[in-house]
Amino acid sequence: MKRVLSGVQPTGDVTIGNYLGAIKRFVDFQETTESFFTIVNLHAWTVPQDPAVLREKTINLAALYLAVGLDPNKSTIFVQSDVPEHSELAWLLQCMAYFGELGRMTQFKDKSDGKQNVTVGLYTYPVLMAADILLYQADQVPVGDDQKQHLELTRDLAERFNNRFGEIFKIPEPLIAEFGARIMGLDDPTKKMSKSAPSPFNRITLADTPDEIKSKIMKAITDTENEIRYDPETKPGISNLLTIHSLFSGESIEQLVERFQGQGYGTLKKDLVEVVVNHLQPIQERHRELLASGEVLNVLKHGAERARAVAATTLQAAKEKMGLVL
Ligand code: AQP
Repeated sequence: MKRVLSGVQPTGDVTIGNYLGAIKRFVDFQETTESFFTIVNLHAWTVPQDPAVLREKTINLAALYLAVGLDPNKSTIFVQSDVPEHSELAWLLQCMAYFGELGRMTQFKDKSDGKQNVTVGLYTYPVLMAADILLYQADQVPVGDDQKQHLELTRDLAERFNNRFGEIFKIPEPLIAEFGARIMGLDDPTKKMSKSAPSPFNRITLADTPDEIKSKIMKAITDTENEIRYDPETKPGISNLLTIHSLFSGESIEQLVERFQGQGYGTLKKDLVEVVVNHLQPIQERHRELLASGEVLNVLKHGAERARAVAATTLQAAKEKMGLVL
């Protein structure tokens, strides 16, 4: 059985971009693969955090994993900082990674652009991500399109290590959906939707109320034409709305374009509001129940035990190869 690993940072309220590009797909993978899903809270510290908020967001995200349908009997669900092997392997891999290749990471360039006091952690975080994946000998990593470059780095580091020390790490494949791997910002459909984009009108989060969802979709930037057509190059706003609709409703882009033919953008937007609200409401209800039940910490404790057993074996093998076990 193939092994899958993926994770999400508890850096804000999860967006429908995170959901459609990653989390929603996790639920399918747990049926057919041996799955590990983590909450990468160490990654969160690449930018400043309030410790109490970070703790709350971490538990919140774990509850969301369960609310969307991840089952702890089928998947190993754990928090990154509960498995110290991640940090230890990250150090070993940092000693294999080149300064230049990390400097080429576009996410680092974007997140550090114009900022003072950029941390070393922001620079080296793709190596920690490589450790997250390689520790579990993952075959496949379902991610959104923005993580493609980091996955390539992970593969390079694994190959570099294996070439030097022998076959220790499996070389993982990124699993990037052909459609919907990059949901764009509602306020600027030329940039990806993101938890940390400055304007709340950039994103719909899984915590948004029906009124918030309505107001964000109705205000979404489109174009000055009035033709509903899928063309991400020249009509990024409408194409993004059609993509979101299709992923939530299951209707193909062709069906949607035909159904909304000759109608205004407002009609499409109103329909989309209904589709998104109807999809998110049961998840939000289950999320509230899970948070109230106190079940989440238990799931995470057991998940961390299972994850550690796998991670410790890989780390030990890597350390032996590097002359670090006496
Ligand atoms: N806009 C997006 N469309 C599709 N997939 C996306 N992902 C993120 N944004 C989109 C995917 O969501 C998963 C979890 O992402 P992450 O939490 O590890 O961090 P990120 O990729 O940096 O996502 P954000 O939302 O932009 O977070 P912040 O603002 O904190 O940096 C990944 O699989 C990612 O590809």
